Amino acid sequence: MSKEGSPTIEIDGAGLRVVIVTASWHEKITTALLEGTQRALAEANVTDVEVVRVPGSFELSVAAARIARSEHAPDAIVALGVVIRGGTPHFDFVCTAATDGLNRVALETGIPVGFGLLTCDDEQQALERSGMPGSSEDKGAEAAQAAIATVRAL
Ligand code: DLZ
Repeated sequence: MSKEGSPTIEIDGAGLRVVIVTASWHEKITTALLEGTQRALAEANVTDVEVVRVPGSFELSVAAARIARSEHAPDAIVALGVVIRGGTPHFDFVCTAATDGLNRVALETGIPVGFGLLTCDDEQQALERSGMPGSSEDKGAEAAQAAIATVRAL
């Protein structure tokens, strides 16, 4: 997807509570996404941030659902993961489950979920979007900014 057309948003997340739920597959890249998310939240003055780690991207939805329905539910959730296409249809199943599941959590609970799931053909594509030094995009930061901006818009 092209970055052209992406909005410039001024966000202030002071006083908000955010939970980041991150998958652990492709650790170097998910770590970079996490750092980008944390950086963006700090820049938006969000100080109440919790990180929840799950094994793979398939588990992101159930974790987000539990977090969104908990007593201490956050104002927003940011979901992070990296799925890289392999030689079987597994890629499609994991991407669809994570995407549909996270969308359902947002729709059913009304809690904005920032979508920081990279669905890539190869590792190089994921590295380029990871936010690590030298990469062209920072999808973790973008997901955090979108989640905060949505909370503020509602
Ligand atoms: C099994 C699997 C595979 C093959 N690839 C990925 C991947 O690229 N990214 C990711 O986040 N998770 C992957 N997984 C793990 C699944 O998401 C899930 O954790 C397992 O199927 C166990 O439920």
